[in-house]
Amino acid sequence: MAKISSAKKELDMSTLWGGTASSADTHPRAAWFRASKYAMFIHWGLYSEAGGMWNGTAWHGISEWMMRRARIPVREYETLAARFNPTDFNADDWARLAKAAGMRYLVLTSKHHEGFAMFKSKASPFNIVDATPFKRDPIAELSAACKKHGLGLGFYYSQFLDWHERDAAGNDWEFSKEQVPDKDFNRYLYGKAIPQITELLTNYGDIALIWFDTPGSITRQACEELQALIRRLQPKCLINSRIGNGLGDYSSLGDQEVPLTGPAGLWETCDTHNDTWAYSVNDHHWKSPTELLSRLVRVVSLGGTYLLNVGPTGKGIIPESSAEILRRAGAWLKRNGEAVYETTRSLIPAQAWGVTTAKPGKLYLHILNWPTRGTLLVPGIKGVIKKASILSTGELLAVSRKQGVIAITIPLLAPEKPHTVIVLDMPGGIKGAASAFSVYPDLMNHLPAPFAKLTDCTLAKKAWMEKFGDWHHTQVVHQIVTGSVIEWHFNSLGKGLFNLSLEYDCLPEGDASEFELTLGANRWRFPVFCTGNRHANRFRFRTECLGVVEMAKAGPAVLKLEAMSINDAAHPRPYRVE
Ligand code: H79
Repeated sequence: MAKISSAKKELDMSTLWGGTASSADTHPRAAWFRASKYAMFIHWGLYSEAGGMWNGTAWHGISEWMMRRARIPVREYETLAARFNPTDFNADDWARLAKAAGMRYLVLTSKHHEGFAMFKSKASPFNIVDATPFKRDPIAELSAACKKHGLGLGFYYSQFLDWHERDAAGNDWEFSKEQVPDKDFNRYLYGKAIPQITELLTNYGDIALIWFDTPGSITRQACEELQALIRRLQPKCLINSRIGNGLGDYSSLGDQEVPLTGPAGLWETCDTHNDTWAYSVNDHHWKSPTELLSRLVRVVSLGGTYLLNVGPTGKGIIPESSAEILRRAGAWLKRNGEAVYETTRSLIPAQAWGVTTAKPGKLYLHILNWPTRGTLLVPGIKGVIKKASILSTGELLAVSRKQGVIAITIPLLAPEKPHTVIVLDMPGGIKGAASAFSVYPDLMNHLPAPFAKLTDCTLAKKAWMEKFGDWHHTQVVHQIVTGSVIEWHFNSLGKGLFNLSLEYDCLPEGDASEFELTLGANRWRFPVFCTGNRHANRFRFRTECLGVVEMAKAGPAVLKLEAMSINDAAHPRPYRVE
């Protein structure tokens, strides 16, 4: 339900990832991007050979950051190149997997923060052709395979951080300003980054997009120069917002950020299949086909594109568990892709049963949680329904409408797995009401923070890492003081008993703060408890059952939480059980 939080110093996420894009939302150059919806991100480099292990130590979290975390000297790290020999790499296999997964383009790390180029480069000998026994150029092979299979190809390029170069940013263990007093970022920018980006945009045919990362303190002028270079070499190539300074064509949200509400303009969520981008021998935490498809359609229903990462091994193999899950999700897309590709964002907020996508004259209902009483209720949609059917089987469904809410008679069991799509044919046009924020009988409902009306408290975005670099994102009600009020105004689609629980984070000094809950005739007070000491700005959310409420009738309702007494550092009131 609610996420209530108080937290101390945190990283500024927009500085870290470069903020949003100027947005080419309606630009014809972006049409293919707007239609594609699902793509494969690939993190592959020398770190893949190490797999998150260095001299017997496991570096949990994002394994492409191991060089920095273990402060590995450049000369020592280069020994990875001497043994990097991905003889099992087959560009055609990767392209066929992306196709089978239902993905429309690939984005490959051409050079990550480690500074190693995965292509033949005249600008630096630290590249896969010149520095490894492999000697092949995988980017040339991938570009041919993508062409053959009708996939777009884009390149990730770390423009700011390059731990291999004395003049670039990021290597503070060998190349700090103290260690290298004549350090000159421009020498790196014009000596390596710009020449390599030029090579990438010259030697491999049409490039769909350039994916920059962590722009850091790179100047506006340098960003403009990069943008001009890309426009000159490949006018159709898109640029993500992590070029910095608002110069991108579309916004990349924070790493692994599946948002609750859709940003304006053209945007993408970049996500990864486990908790690292590059291969790690220790990470087998794969998202299931159900989770992947749910994240995909949630993003698409909010108008975004889902860029999902895989991490091939140092031998060049995409781990089979990961590949098999992608293929299973892809099999669903073969049957249900009409409800994903080329769709536009939802006209109503997410419902307890799932989300919607749309095309002219068609509304797609993605039923992520199947209602068990034989009826699906859809609030807030106006327009004549000619036909309702199950997308993958064509089975026709009976539809009626009561007080503006569509009721569809559905089978008792979901006919499709992982989730069923119901399509409404509405050739006369579809209108949605943004106010269709609803609570549904007999399903789990979420009342997220962005949908609350707040008095004397604020809505805040929070991001934190569990393992190193595996970002978690949420939105919370923040800066709660005594007297703050949080209200959810919603439309109840049925009467009944609801089990209410609250998800919150509470610092030790806030322990035993007291709230009052009101919903119709229900009213009582409850304390919240410290959710534990935390380290490194991690949040410790806890879900607490508050009790059972009765909603006596369907219709508009308000759930209100009022802060009766908030304990803080200035007014601690440690809770004592005596
Ligand atoms: O390529 C993947 C990651 O390696 C990359 N983006 C995805 C797509 C990425 N690079 N940086 N980050 C993600 C953010 C990492 C930030 C931090 Fe830190 C590392 C925060 C804490 C440790 C920056 C460096 C702030 C303090 C030190």
